[in-house]
Amino acid sequence: MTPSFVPATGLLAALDLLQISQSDAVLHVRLNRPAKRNAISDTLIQQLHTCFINLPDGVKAAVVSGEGAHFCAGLDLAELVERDIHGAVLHSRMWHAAFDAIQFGAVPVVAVLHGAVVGGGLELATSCHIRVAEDSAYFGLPEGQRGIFVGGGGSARIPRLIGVARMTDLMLTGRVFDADEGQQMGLVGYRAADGAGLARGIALARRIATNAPMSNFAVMHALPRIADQSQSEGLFTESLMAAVAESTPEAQDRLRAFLEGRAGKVVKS
Ligand code: 1HE
Repeated sequence: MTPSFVPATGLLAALDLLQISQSDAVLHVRLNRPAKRNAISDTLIQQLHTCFINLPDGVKAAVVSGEGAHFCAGLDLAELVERDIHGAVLHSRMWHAAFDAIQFGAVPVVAVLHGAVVGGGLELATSCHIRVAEDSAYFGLPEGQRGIFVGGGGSARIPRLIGVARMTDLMLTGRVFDADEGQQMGLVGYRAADGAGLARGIALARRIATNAPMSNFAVMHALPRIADQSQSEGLFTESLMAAVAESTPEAQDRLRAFLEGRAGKVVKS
């Protein structure tokens, strides 16, 4: 448990493959299956879904990390062998629902990455909004070697971050990118030394939690959709979203605070 974080209560406390704690407006969700390198079983994906559709009142940002030496080893391969075609398509849709609850949920989510971030682990990381990678982090898509394909939203989300060509390379050749390469290609937004990623991720989440909720909503929900639209449709959507955001009482208060010299200026970090 990170200092000042207190364990979640109620429904979230019952999710035994996650360790969930809260400090003010920030929720920390730690994958807690280290003996299996946080491999995502059916139970774990369901628990992630349950968590992100049942965020406690007052939570305005979340951090996802992994217990043990790796962030996440991807799909629990022990369960894969049990599934028929119909079960497989439903299984993939279950992952989509869980990761949509993260990407298009109520609050921005920061992923703190270390060790293996592979297969479904990379799909989880790319459903989050901001990624912090420690030195030890590395990224791969071993699905090609396992005789399968991505099924947790990777084909839709990963090319949007690193391009189709790099994802093709990861899948066809088994290539692995390290944390620096991940940063160069835009997969990773922030780098941290080993052991320092969580503090960085929490600091970012605390900062994000101070934004107006409607601004965060617009970034999470409007921005990726506008990117998928034509320029004409995107500009129209942007105007609607901008009008909604700036009409909220909170926006009016914040704009007045700046004009009256009560709000921070933009400074070089
Ligand atoms: C697992 C899994 C797993 C570990 N499913 N059990 N993912 C992969 O192809 C990655 C497979 N895993 C690995 O390459 C390595 O385990 C790691 C590099 C992640 C970590 O290595 P290491 O040396 O620290 O651990 P380990 O000794 O390999 O594994 C420890 C235990 O975790 C061991 O079980 P044990 O009972 O023998 O102790 C492993 O079997 C188990 N384990 N990874 C099941 N993935 C929605 S589609 C998504 C498709 C995918 O994600 S495909 C990619 C799957």
